Amino acid sequence: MSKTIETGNGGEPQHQAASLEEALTTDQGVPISDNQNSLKAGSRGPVLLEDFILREKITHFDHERIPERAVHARGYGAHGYFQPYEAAKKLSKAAFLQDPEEKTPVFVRFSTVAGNKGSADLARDVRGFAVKFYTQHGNFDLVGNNIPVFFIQDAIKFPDLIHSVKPERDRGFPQAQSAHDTFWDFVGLTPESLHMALWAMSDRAIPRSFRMMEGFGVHTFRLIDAEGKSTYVKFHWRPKLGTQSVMWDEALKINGADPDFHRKDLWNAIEAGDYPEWELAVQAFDDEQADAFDFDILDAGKLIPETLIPLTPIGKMVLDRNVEEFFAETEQVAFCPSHMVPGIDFTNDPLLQGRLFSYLDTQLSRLGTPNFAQIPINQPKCPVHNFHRGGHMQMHVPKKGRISYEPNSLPGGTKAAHPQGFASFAEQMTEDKRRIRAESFADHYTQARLFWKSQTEPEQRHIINAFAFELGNCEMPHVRTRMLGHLKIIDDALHDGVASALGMEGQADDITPAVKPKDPEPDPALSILAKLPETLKGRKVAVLVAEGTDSGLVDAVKKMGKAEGAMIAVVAPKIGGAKGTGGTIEADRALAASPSVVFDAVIIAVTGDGAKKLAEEADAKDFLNDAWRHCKVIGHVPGAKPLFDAVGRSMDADEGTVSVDGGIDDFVAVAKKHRIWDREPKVTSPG
Ligand code: HDE
Repeated sequence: MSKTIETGNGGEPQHQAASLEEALTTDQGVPISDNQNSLKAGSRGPVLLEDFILREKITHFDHERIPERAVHARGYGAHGYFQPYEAAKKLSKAAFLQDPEEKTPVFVRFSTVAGNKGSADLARDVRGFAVKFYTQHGNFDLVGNNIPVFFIQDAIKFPDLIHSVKPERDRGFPQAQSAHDTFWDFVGLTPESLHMALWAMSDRAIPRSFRMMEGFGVHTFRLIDAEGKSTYVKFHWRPKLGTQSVMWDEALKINGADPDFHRKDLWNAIEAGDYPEWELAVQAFDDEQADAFDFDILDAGKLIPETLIPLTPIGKMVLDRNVEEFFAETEQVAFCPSHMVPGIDFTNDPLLQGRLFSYLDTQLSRLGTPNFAQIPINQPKCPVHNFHRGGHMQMHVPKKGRISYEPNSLPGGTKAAHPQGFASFAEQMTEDKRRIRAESFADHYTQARLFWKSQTEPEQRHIINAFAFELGNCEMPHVRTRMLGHLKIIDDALHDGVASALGMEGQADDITPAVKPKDPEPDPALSILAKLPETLKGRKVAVLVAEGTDSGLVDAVKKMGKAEGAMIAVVAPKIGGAKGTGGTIEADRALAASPSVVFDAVIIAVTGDGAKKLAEEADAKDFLNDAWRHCKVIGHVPGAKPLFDAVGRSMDADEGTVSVDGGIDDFVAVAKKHRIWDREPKVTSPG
């Protein structure tokens, strides 16, 4: 408790703690008598070097920042738990996979890759999906992405890839964007990256919410059972809310309207008790199956189609607690793919092998000490015993004694290795030591084609538009013609769409692939829209109100929101609310601060003079126009006609323009489909 004393004397403290015990202190615990004024020689004199309170405060502030992550700098995290569905002992002896009653704590950090810490959430980019499991046998970090394949096959190419996507070195831009020459120059010269480039140009790279993203371990891992038997696995996270995305034009506008769109969405959902959930599933297979695939399971540029190996669900993850201190937790969390536990093991994927080195190394430079595991967010929640000594920021004071080595026999000495501790799978090695890429990694086009062919029509349209945007932002014509050459190998329609959108028909480079691509059957599991759930759960619906709006309608929408698990926001011309038929309708958001891009569906509930007024306001017209352009379902009352007229839209234009005059059931039924894709060709065109 503090009290405010208005002394009117600029030199006196204005806030005081109720007692000395509650006073602010220095880092040394010394109570502070004045937190408003530095120590001066006289009321208008110079500040004295003696002021240790000022110096400590400013020094600490000066050192507040630590180096941001070289990649994945912008991220957002939350706590939760993992719970297996049943004992997975047939596959793995990992302790946290055995007891369906046991919840293992987790910390998850989602991130974008290319942008810096202050960049906007809705950059077109891969999303990091990193999970730290605090298991009873140590921390297991599953450091994955929301795209199941990677741009490069060998870790030695990672610095090149990242330098190409980061701001160009002379000019220092563009920020958080792949739409520039250096990135597409690298991709065009590195055909192994084409498969992931297609994913990155798809709607996967502009997710609607962290809660609506799939996650992938990307590499093939091993699960090891109690007998030491190894089963290969690919890890998948499947969101309970389904995978959902925004549209590109929407992403651009959200970045301006609400650059924190994703982090806010996660924070708000958890605060509201609407805890996001994912299912952890594996694709499990053995050596014989691996040998039969026409790609290499050690190649991170390839996925295993679910038509070949279906998913086996093994447990669920729920995020149910926001962080208390962003810096201490989300910023200082240190993920390392090398954080591995008994029951799981690595494979020889050369990308994974490089990562096993890189992350520990980067934590040393970011967190400044090999003792980073002692920071609370990184601390295992099981006992830790070893004889590591010293280092910056050593917090651990071992029990009294002389022993810091093993083996030992002096009093107080203990702790030795145990055969059931982590032991690497005994894989036989036979080949020569060489710098080489396996021939089985050489087909760079078949799976890119598989991905393209597995997309629905709107999704293919979006990929074409994305390539047109990205390549259109490249200044060097040869970067574009080379990429067109690759797209032609992947699929003629893809090439033709992009070439036509760029106005560069007939200009594709002639490229001969190292291995002739095959013609795979489409796999619907690779499409977002093919498996989109029909639901309003987790989505946001806006009701635009103004003077004269039917209060009963607003109440009905709110009630529906509760029943369907949707978030309802009342948007009014002013934050003070609007006078409805039943009194003041309270507003959650003011129209000027809340464009329709931040919602999934809208109801235009304005009528009479309220509607006429809004028909003349740019914010209201943009609200409706954007909802239309972004293929959203738009509910309306008859009185909203002036606003529709003002933007030249019919109230009966298509399935997605729904009257709520006689009730909201029809609106709800259509809004569950999320977007009206048939509308899209009428409002945007690839070229
Ligand atoms: Fe990372 N990556 N990466 N990466 N990565 C980092 O580690 C690296 C790769 C991924 O929320 C860095 O702590 C190399 C694949 C995520 O804190 C760094 C290679 C996948 C995160 C690093 C890869 C990822 C990182 C930067 C190629 C998906 C954020 C800061 C061999 C399976 C984790 C840090 C978080 C972060 C290196 C490739 C995912 C520099 C060398 C493939 C989710 O160590």
